[in-house]
Amino acid sequence: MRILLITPAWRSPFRGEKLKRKALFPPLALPLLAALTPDDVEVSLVDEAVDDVDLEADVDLVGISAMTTQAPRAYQIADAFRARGVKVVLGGMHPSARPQEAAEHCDAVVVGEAEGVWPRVVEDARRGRLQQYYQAETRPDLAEVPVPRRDLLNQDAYLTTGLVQASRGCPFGCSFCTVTRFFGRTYRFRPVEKVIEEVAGLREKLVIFVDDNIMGLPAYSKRFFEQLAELGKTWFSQASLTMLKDAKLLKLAARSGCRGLFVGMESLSQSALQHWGKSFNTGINYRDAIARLHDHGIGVVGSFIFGADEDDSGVFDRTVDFVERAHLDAAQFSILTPLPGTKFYEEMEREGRLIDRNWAHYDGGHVVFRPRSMSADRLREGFHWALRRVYSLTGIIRRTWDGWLRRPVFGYVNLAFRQRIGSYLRRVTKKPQWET
Ligand code: B12
Repeated sequence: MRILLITPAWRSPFRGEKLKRKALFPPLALPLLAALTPDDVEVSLVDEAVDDVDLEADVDLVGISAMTTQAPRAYQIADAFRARGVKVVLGGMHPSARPQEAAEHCDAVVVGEAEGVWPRVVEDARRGRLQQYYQAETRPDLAEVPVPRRDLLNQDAYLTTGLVQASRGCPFGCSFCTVTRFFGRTYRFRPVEKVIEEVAGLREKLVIFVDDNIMGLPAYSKRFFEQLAELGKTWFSQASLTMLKDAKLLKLAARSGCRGLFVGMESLSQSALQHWGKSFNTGINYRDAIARLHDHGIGVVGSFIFGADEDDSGVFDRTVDFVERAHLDAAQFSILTPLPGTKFYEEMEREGRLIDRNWAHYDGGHVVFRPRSMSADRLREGFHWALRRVYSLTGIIRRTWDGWLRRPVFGYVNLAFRQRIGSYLRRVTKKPQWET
């Protein structure tokens, strides 16, 4: 039996641009699914960000993984294989949030995590008796998660293939985020020893932990970081600012090789944070928080969302000003997006505020709902202005000059962001690329 596993491109086939042949990271779901596949099956992987999908491939089963923004392309690929009589299974965040919709384009939908289900899907496909829906009855025991088959990835296409997951879920339930809906308010961990064994086996020094909150349970993280420190890796991940409550935790993170964290700050408006259920961020002085992380040699990528009901058109100026004054190492700006499966999506649907149902636009760069305190055009323009300003050369220098020696990796990160954002802005706006 031959199986082809695919992660669809985010946008290229829709906007007519050339596919980029390099990406920062591979999608972890594919090598993990490959590791869950019975040994006698031949598996190949295609990440459409770096390779073309051969729609004529001679395979018996196709598995496609999709976030919401990838769903239209996933359906296009699925339809093409099915037209040739090849069976297709869809899984991942979007098919799990909208299984009936996904089922129109495939032979089976896997809702939720694949462990405990995927081997059964493969067996059913082999016997020609695929069911329409699969969902594990219980949450998988993360002790059983195998080491992903990174050997099947296109090794030269990525900055690192060292993506590792130590936990699943998040202790919080922010209304715009899919994670807690997907994992059902569970927050589960792989045994520390298993994660350490996996990290020790990586050929790269650079490791990305794709956890939603690598420090959400300090007792686990401390045990983990103590052992990780022995391996001499450099790592990046995501964490909530609740980590600052524990000074020892931060020290251990830094000692174990943490050089940067992606932190969801989301908004400077306390009432927006409350509204989104992110009250654990209220009352935190973000500038002090960033300074404390810097003191430990940890760079901060701060994420901000524009478009809350509380956001008037002054939000862009205020946020950019904060980002510069706080010397954030990098900033990720997104337009608020009602992702299916989230409370925020339900709120927008209830209030009749969804204005665009093209899933390809659910990428954080489009306005797909009616904002309350400014027009959709103003929101889009303000978002572009903020990106242009923060990633202009003077913007980068103004923001990062104080950290060049202590956090040199962020020089590279900023230039990489600048390059990507530059080509994005060129594509979507007619205005000059950079603004100072
Ligand atoms: C790492 C990551 C990224 C990386 C992706 C790297 C890569 N090449 O994959 C980067 C940083 C690039 C990224 C970007 C984005 N991301 Co992201 N990202 C994640 C994160 C933190 C981890 C994903 C991961 O690797 N998980 C580990 C693997 C093993 O789990 P998994 O993929 O879920 O797979 C399991 C199951 O879903 C299932 N499964 C998955 N696929 C399939 C397929 C089949 C056939 C089967 C049977 C099963 C199956 O089985 C697997 C094992 O159980 C998740 C959060 C999360 N917890 O999922 C967000 C997440 C996936 N991202 C999200 C979003 C929104 C984005 C962005 C749109 C954000 C933005 N504004 O820019 C962009 C998309 C790019 C774009 N501009 O269009 C959302 C997606 C929600 C949704 N409904 O689509 C998530 C869930 C975060 C959130 N807060 O809601 N992201």
